[in-house]
Amino acid sequence: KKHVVCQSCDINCVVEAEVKADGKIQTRCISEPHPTTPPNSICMKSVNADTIRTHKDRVLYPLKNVGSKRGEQKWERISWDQALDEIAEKLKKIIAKYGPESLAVTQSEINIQSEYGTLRRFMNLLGTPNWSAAMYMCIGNTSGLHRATYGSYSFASFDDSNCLLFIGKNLGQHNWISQYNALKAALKRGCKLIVLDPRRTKVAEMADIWLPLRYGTDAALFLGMINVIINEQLYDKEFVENWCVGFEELKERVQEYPLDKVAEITGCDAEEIRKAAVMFATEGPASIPWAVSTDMQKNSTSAIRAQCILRAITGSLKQGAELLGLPHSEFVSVSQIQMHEALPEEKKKIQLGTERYPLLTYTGMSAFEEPSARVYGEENRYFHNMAAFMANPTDMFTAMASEKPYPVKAFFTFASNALMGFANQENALAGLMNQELVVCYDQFINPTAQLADYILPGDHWLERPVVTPNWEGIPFANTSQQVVEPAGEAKDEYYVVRELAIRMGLEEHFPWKDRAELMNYRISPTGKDWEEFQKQFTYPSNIPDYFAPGGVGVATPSGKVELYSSVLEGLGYDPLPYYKEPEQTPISDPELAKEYPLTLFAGLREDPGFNSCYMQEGPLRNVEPDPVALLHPKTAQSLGLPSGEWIWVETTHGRLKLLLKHDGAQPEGTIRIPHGRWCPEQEGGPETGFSGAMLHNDAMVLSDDDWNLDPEQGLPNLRGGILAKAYKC
Ligand code: MGD
Ligand code: MGD
Ligand code: MGD
Ligand code: SF4
Ligand code: W
Repeated sequence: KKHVVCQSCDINCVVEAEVKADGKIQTRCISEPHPTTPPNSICMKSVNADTIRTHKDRVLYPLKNVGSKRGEQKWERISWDQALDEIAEKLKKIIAKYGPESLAVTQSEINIQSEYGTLRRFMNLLGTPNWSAAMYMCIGNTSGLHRATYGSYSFASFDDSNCLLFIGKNLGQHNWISQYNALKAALKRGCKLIVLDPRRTKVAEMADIWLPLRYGTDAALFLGMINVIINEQLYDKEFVENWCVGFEELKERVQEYPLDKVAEITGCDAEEIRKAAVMFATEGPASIPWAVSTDMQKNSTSAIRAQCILRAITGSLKQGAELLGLPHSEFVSVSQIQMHEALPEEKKKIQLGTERYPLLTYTGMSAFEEPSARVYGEENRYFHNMAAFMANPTDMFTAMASEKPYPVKAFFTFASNALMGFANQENALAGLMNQELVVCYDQFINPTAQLADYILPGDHWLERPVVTPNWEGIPFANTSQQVVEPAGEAKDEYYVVRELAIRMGLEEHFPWKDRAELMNYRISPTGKDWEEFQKQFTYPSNIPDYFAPGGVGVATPSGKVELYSSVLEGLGYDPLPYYKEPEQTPISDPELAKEYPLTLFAGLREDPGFNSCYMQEGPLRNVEPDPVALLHPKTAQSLGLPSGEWIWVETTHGRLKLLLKHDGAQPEGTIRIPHGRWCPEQEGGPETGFSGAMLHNDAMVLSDDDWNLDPEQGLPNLRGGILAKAYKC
């Protein structure tokens, strides 16, 4: 019986795993009390993890595409040495011709959690700044803005909160079960709950106050709440005076958001908004656990910054309901392993995205180098606060497709489905098609891998010992034991990184011969080796008392919480949050709304999947075999669309095909479409739209033109502010 961090999704419940007599692995809830996972926390994705691990479609050997055209599905099994030798040879030629920055990489640290910064180290030593991730629009960007406000990511402690504010977090038995259980436990002891969600979800039904706001208007709602909290003198005056800068400017700004105006923008009742603000400020300590909805909006920057401001001015940061994360105090930090100092300044300056959207790139984040060194030590000058120093995905795909501002000709993707995980999927496809070398490290031939030259087989979480998470900013780390050896010739991520590094002449910088040595290095400050270390479930990180009298302060340029952001101002952006109506809504473009009468909400999560994972035939896929769109029955009737029929959903950008379901919880006049749907049972390649990815995935209807990007971060809007129509196939 082993304790394992479930990595079937990103909340990482700790579960128990056991090999049964028939060789199958049974996963179940952890039977002993665990410090970070409440009892009874397991969902169907984890229960079925072994069906994915042992799936007949899993890639177990390195594969080479021997077809004459990219995307032709002619796979030949080769040895690891052949694959790595050929990849390194090709990469050397590409670098010699176009420069090291012609290599771009996407990685999902969520899905692997086992390289501790060595991939960035490899890239930094090669000389390319072009690392990106789908985390650009999922928590990676949030953590960048938390940093702008108070120096690092703030982690909501459910146990220490007396009031929780949820932003469309649709938790349930199969969506982040451990957090759902933590919520239920908090409510049981009397914690209040405020939910902002256009849909009447199960969590909304559990709330003390449910605010059914119009999609994408969260920033306005928060500005209204701040208005109440300031004007009714409900804020923590001492904390604001001692530890915040820009309060007067903020006070002036929120006068532009009186409740009647906010009610009009959001569609919520003014008195209910007021009640929520008062509850948040007076029933605390209050917290706002991270949620993805505000990461994917036209007003994302303002919505995230306004949350930070609410946490600060109500005293939550000081009271412990929100914990400011840091590099784990007991480990060698990821930042130290990454070696960003090895990447020359002139390469940092050309990271893709720097020109148009510098905020999350090296350029925007450089303002935090000195503050991070001051608070966390010189070795954490490049503090890896969740995801950090990211190339902008739109600009990355554009450079891949059009070779502007310079050519990107080699693309590596590590456990991320880059084709499907952003917006403007055709541009991603064009970028992939224009590469001289594409390498995918994955468990399956996903639609991105179908475009690769080489697929390298990755191990599964039941097959690797790790200490999670792979990033910094979370105040604890959990141990995950290895249950079985990797299947076939699957290897861990560090193996791939190191073997490539050796072939690129960088061996001296990778002294750890294998993952075990690397992990022992990471945990070496504890004085334990892995054998001993893994016996303990959790290693909490010591958190400094940032706000003690004469304390160290936070890692912002001023050392204080920047309600008015000097970094945003320095980049030429509005230093305070605001709300601006997106370009495509029935309010801003009533003419267009006549042709496209529906408001689109993309990125629907489904119980049996995790983004684009687990679509393979089997018990998980059987739960929801088809990609489904949701419409309110009345809206569907008015459009003449019966439930159970296939429909086209079309925007000004493109269209996709979905099975319609009527759903009374969906607000009238809106349509909800899923993310990540493809059909692995179909042949791969262009004829089938890469197994249906070009027919069913939300990124087919999402534009990444400027009008649909958040203007500060340059990330696409998925929530409100996109008009759509639906019609029969
Ligand atoms: P359950 O056994 O219902 O399975 O998967 P699950 O719903 O995950 O619950 C798992 C654990 O969660 C149990 O320990 C239970 O005590 C706890 N639990 C359940 N509900 C709650 C709750 O509301 N609150 C709390 N606190 N704990 C709860 C079902 C899943 O099983 C599904 S949907 C399918 S399709 C799969 N079917 C399937 C199969 O056909 N064969 C095999 N071998 N495995 C299967 N697993 C999957
Ligand atoms: P996934 O679809 O989870 O996406 O973005 P990604 O992390 O890029 O793809 C993960 C891939 O990793 C799969 O192919 C899977 O087979 C593989 N994989 C899983 N586990 C392992 C492993 O252990 N080892 C290896 N080697 N491979 C593994 C997710 C991201 O996408 C997120 S979190 C969000 S919130 C965003 N959502 C979103 C959206 O809703 N719409 C659009 N259009 N884009 C989105 N992008 C973001
Ligand atoms: P969604 O399901 O996208 O995200 O998890 P959730 O936060 O639950 O949306 C949840 C709710 O947000 C919906 O009820 C919707 O009505 C509401 N909403 C939509 N737009 C807005 C808006 O503009 N404002 C507000 N306030 N609410 C809005 C996301 C999380 O889930 C993520 S990021 C990942 S990567 C994981 N993915 C995942 C999965 O794929 N499958 C399962 N089963 N669980 C998952 N958990 C994780
Ligand atoms: Fe695993 Fe399910 Fe927990 Fe996600 S919610 S970590 S898939 S058990
Ligand atoms: W996510």
